[in-house]
Amino acid sequence: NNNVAQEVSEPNKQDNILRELNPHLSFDEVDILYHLAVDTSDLEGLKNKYRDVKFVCMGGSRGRVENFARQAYEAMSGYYSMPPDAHTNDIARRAGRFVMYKVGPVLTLNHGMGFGSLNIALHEVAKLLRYSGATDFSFIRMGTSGGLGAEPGTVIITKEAYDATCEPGYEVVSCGKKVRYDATADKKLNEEFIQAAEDLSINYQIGNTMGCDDFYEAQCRLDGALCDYTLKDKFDFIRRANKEAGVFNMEMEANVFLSFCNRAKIPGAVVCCSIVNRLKGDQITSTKEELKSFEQHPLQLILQVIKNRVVEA
Ligand code: R2B
Ligand code: URA
Repeated sequence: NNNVAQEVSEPNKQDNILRELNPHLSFDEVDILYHLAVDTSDLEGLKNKYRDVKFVCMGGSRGRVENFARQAYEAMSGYYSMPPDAHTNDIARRAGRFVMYKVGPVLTLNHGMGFGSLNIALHEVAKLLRYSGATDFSFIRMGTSGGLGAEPGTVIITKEAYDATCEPGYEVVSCGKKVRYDATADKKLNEEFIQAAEDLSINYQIGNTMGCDDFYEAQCRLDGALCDYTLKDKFDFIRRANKEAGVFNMEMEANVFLSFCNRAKIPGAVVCCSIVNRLKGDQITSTKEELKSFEQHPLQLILQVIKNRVVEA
């Protein structure tokens, strides 16, 4: 039972990391990763399957993840031996919450929209990799966002994430208490993304990202079902966030994602394309085709980062 503090048994190295992050967990108990439809009853099986994971690539929507799994399979089949159905075998299907694919060293899953479902996905996938004995893996969010100045199609590589009140980091509620954690991205990983953007000539900016608990009011939109502020209030806030805090885009996950990575000692990066310039408007007016091509940019960058690492190795 994971809720009961365990006697510390003979710890091995992986056990140490797991216990350092949560002293209540151990390799001796079966842990059910309920929302991923995975459990630890066959630990050897898990190790064989997930030990080589180096990149956990997460995005909000299922479609983007399915797409990415297919592209990763095509891009890497020359370098890695993989089961022929790696990119179509949805590991999390039975849980009905997320889709998840294991393609060579890439584990890709969707996290839904916003903090709640993202937090669940992060906890369970981090445990999965710790139980599996994977090492030196990174977490990457490939997303969409509203740019503050950035035109649709531009990719923003997040330096540091802020909350919707423009405070740096994320205030997690942990057992009845609010605790604020830092949400900076991994510097080395960001450098790899900058290199990849240069390699592919994809327009990019490096700036701070505001993670909001909502698409409408928290992002100062004027087109929600409810709105208690003025046009001036909106522009005062988003212009100040942009000028004074260096916020280049707004979305719904960056600060949760990066603060979790920091706490879990996992290098993390957030790479989002702008799909609307919020200094110009609130509505997403790009065509379906345009959006499809913008959303490709973060995916292409990740594949280039992987390629650069393989070439360097
Ligand atoms: C970007 O897009 C989604 C909202 O449309 C949300 O998940 C986010 O961060
Ligand atoms: N996702 C968001 O959360 N906000 C936007 O404006 C666009 C995408």
